[in-house]
Amino acid sequence: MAHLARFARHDDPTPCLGVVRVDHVSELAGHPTLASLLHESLTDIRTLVEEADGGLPLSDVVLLPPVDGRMEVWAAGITYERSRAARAEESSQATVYDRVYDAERPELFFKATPWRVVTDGEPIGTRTDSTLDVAEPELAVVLNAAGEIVGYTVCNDVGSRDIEGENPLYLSQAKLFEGSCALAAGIRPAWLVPDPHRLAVRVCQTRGSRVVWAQEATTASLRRRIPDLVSWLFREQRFPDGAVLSTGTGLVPAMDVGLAPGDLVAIEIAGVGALVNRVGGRGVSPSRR
Ligand code: DO4
Ligand code: MG
Repeated sequence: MAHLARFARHDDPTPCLGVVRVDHVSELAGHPTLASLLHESLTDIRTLVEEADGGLPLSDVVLLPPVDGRMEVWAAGITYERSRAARAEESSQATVYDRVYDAERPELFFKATPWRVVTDGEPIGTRTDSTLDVAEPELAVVLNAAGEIVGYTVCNDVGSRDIEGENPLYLSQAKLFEGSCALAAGIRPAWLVPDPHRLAVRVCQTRGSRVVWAQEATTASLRRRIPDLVSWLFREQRFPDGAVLSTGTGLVPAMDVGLAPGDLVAIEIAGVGALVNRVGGRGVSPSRR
């Protein structure tokens, strides 16, 4: 299964861009960064990816988060009925969520800059001033500067339910903190995902040997079409190095299940990829960077 990915050799920390196939990675000619690749059209990106050949054993490299340069990570909210219902349960302002679920304009919020993003195997964070932080398994799209969908990856949009629940104006604090944005390193090229609106999304959160949350959803339950979310994101603003847009969660645990230090959160999106992170100590920064 081919994925586009940023990586660095164990003996040289310089980030590179390549195509991962089974157990090796082929460097992409002429594009050392994802940002520079995302200046190209989807047609040209496809040609570059399909022509990438040869390469290094995967065991010689470490995979890096799929964001660099001036890329930005944004997220959509209340795009699934489960998310709408969960906010109504936690919030003092339930009608705000009911209204956005049915509105033409979606909820879109800024989530992370590249240096804040963690990837597979790195710790995700929780807030020291929150009592209920949760994982949010989401399908994310990688967009070029023209707003074309280049590929898909897996996002964990970690957030604080009690802070957002107290007042929706606290959204940025509930959603943007150390270790709150995890993205799988591999980007599944768009031309290899026949229907992004029919993908199974699975989560399994374990504490020691105990499963504290396991659930499955499908992107078929997404209230909006992905190109529609993308077109709202690109209204009135440019993304010269491209962007990642996470499409919202259809999986929210019961109110008594939060993230605790040491928990392992594994997310899988069929045909796209997987993302596994352990929860670090409260307020603890991720190890890389
Ligand atoms: O409105 C708050 C955030 C909702 C969200 O992140 C989601 O629905 O996935
Ligand atoms: Mg979310």
